[in-house]
Amino acid sequence: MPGKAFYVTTPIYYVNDAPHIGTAYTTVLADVIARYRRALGDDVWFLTGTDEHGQKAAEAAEKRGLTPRAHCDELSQRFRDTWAPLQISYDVFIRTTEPRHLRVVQAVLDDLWKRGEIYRGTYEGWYHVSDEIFVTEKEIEEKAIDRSKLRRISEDNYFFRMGRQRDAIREAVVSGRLEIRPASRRNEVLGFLEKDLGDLCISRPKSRLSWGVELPFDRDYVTYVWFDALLNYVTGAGYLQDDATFARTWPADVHLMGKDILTTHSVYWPAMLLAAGIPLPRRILAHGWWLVGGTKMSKSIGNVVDPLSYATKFGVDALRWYLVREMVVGQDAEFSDERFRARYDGDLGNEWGNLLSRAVNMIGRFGGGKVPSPALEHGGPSEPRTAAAALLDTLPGLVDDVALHRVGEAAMDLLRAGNRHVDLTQPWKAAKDPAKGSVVADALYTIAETVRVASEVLRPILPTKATDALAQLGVTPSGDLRAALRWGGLVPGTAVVPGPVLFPRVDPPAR
Ligand code: ME8
Repeated sequence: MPGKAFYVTTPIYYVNDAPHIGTAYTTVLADVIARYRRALGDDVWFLTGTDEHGQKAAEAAEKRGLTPRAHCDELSQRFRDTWAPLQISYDVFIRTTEPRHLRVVQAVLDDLWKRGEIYRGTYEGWYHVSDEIFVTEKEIEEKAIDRSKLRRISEDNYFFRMGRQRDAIREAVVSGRLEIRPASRRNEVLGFLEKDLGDLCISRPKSRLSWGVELPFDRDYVTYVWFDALLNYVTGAGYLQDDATFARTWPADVHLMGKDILTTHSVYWPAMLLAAGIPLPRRILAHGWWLVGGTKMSKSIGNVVDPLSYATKFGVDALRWYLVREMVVGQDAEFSDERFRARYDGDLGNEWGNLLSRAVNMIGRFGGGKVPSPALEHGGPSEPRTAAAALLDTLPGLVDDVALHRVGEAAMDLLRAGNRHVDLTQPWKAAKDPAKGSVVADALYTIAETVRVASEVLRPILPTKATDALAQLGVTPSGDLRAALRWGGLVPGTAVVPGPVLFPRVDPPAR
C-alpha cells in the first residue's frame, strides 16, 4: 500500500487576467515546497490551474468578441506558457471547464440536493443593471456605486445549507484538525465564525449567466463561481474518478493562497466538504500582498508586474529567488526594481557567485584543478562546517513550517561564513609557503564544500543555477537532500570545471 502523498495546491486563477507577479508568487511558492518535499523523500502531488466559469470570464470573452470557450482556452494556455519557463513542476493543471470536473460538481450537487443540504429559495438583493451583477450593501459603500443604477431584485435560486456547518468548522479550527496559518488569519476566521453563518446562494438562472455548470436537478440554472471552483481540489486529486489516486492524495496537506480568499477557503470549503462527507484539508496558508509603491498590485489598479519581463532580464532563477527570499510568508512585501537588484547583486552575486568563483579559481591555481585531499578529516572544524550542520538540523522543520524565506536566509548565512573563511585562511598566502600545504588543502576543501552544500540547499529555489554551480565543482546534484547536506560529500580528486560567472552584472535601466 503506497503511503500518502504530500498534496499542495495553489488557487486556480481567473482567466479574466494574464499571469502577474502575484499569481506567479503563489505558484513559485508551491513549486518550491513541492521540490523541497521531493528532495526530502516525500511523494508529492502538486496542483495548479484555471478557474474559468462565471461572469468575469464571460464578460472578458465578450469584450474580445470571442466565445467563452475560445477565450478560456487561450488564457488558460497563457498560464501554462508562463509556468513552463518559471520551472513550475506541477503534477496537475486543472481547468474547471474539463468534463471530469463538470461531472464531479454535478455529482456533489446531486448528492447534496437529495440529502436536503441544498434547497430552493428566494434571493433578495441589489442588482446592478448595466454590470449585470448582484452587489452587497458593503460593496455599494466601498466602491461608492451609483444607487440610481441599482434595482432591488428578488429571484428564485438554490442555496447550500452552509449555516448548519458552523459549529463543526469551528471545532475543526479550534482543535487544529484544520490548521489555519498564520495565527492572525486563524483568529480572523474564528471571529467570522462567531456570527451566524448564512446559507450560500450557489446558483444563477441561465437566462442571466449561462457560462457555468448546469444544476443536475434544474436545467434552468447554473452553479455559481465558488461552489464550482473549490471542488477543483478534489477533482484534481481523482475524486469519483480514480479511488487509488484519491486515497493517496486526499486530504490536501496545504492549500496556499493570498489573504483575499481566506474566508472562502476556510469557511465555504470546509462547509462543503463536511456536508459531502469528504475529509477536511490539513492546512490553509494565506500569504500577504505584493505591493507596488505601497498599494496592492492588481489589474484594476494597473500596477501589475509581468513575471516574464524580470525572468528575461535577470533570469528565471533570480526571479524565483526574489519572490521566495523577499516575502516573509504571511506578511506583505514591496516589489521594487531597487530591492530586486539589491538581492541579485548582494545575495546571488556577492555571496553565492563570488564564493563559487573563488573556490573554482583557487582550486585551479593551488590544487591543480582538483579538489584537494584535506589533511584533517573533511577539512577540519570551521565556521561553515558548523553552519552546515545546523542547517541540516533545521531545514526539515522550516520546510514543514513553509518558512522558505528562512531557508533562503540560512543558505546565505552559510555562504557568508564561506566567504569569511576565505578571508580568514587566505589560501593564496599560505600557498607561497611549502610547509603550509595542508593548510591550503584544508581551506580549499572547506570552501568548496561550503559552496556544494549551499548549492544543494538552494536547488529547490534556483534549480538551474544550483545545477550550474554544482557542475563547476564537478558534482552531479543529489536526489536526496538530507544525504547531500552531510558535510564531507565532496570527493577529493574531483576535477572542477570552471564556467561562466553565475550571476553576471545586469546594467541598470538608462535614466
Ligand atoms: O481568486 N500579491 O483567482 P485570482 C500576492 N479564481 N498574491 C497575489 C496578488 C498580490 N498582489 N494578486 C493575486 C481567484 N495574488 C479564484 C480562486 S481557488 C478555488 C479560486 C494571488 O486569479 C494570490 O494567491 O483572483 C491570490 O489569492 C490569487 O492570486 C487570486 O487569484
